[in-house]
Amino acid sequence: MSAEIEATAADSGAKATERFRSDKSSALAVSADRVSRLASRAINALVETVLEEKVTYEEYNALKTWLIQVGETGEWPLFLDVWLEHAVEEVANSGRAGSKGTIEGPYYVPGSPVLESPATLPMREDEPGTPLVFQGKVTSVAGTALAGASIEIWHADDLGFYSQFAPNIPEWNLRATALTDSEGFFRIHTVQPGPYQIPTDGACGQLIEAAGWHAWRPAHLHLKIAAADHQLITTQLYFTADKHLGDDIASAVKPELVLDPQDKADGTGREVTYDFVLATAQ
Ligand code: MBD
Ligand code: FE
Repeated sequence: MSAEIEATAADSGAKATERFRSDKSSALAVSADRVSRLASRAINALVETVLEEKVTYEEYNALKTWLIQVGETGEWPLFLDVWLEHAVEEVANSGRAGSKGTIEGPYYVPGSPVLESPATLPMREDEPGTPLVFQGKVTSVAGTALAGASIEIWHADDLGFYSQFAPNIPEWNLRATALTDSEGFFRIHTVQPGPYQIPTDGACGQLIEAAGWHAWRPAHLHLKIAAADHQLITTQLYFTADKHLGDDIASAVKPELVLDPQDKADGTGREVTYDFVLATAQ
């Protein structure tokens, strides 16, 4: 465990930046009209803030120093996903039928090992945390069971660290793609994730401290649910009674996304059922 304590903001930031760059969908494809309109509005919002708040040179230089640091520590993905992605997700999915989505965040990695249901996520022999059975059914909005649907799941370990972003964790630890059976059911064996704290030693952590905010996200499972001819859902599921459900630093909690796992009768951990409903492809 001691190696995990050496996780640094610059290290996870560099990895998140590299991950995002390697994704083809991050290629620039925005029309000149939209660039002009959106950039003007964003710049004007900053200009208005300066004028209305009478921002000083001291404050302006603090901002410049901080922005340079965000880049140097590779924390642009973290910064944007924590403070802006929730609004983009709201716009993208406002009219969609079926289960609720929420933000993807900076720690998704495509291509995780594909497992038939019932599946046990790759984990260490001594993986800390309460065992959790996460199960459910995937259907279309019309109620048809979706066989062979994929449940991509990734989450932090008991200490709040993600494989491939924190050091010394096996590559696909607590990451997999489970397939539903012929009746649309899935069952995934994992451990409960710990609450996640934004790295405190980087630029984002510095902002949080300077502003007197807190750095926590409630514990969560990340998921992508996909089936042929249906719209992909990117979502997260949280746990009832988590003390940060009401003040997630990333503003990504919705009431429909809170699980209430129960102790298993045989005393081997907890279990919870959550069903996904997918909208028809557009
Ligand atoms: C996370 O684990 C996360 O899910 C988000 C949205 C931002 C930072 C870390
Ligand atoms: Fe996360």
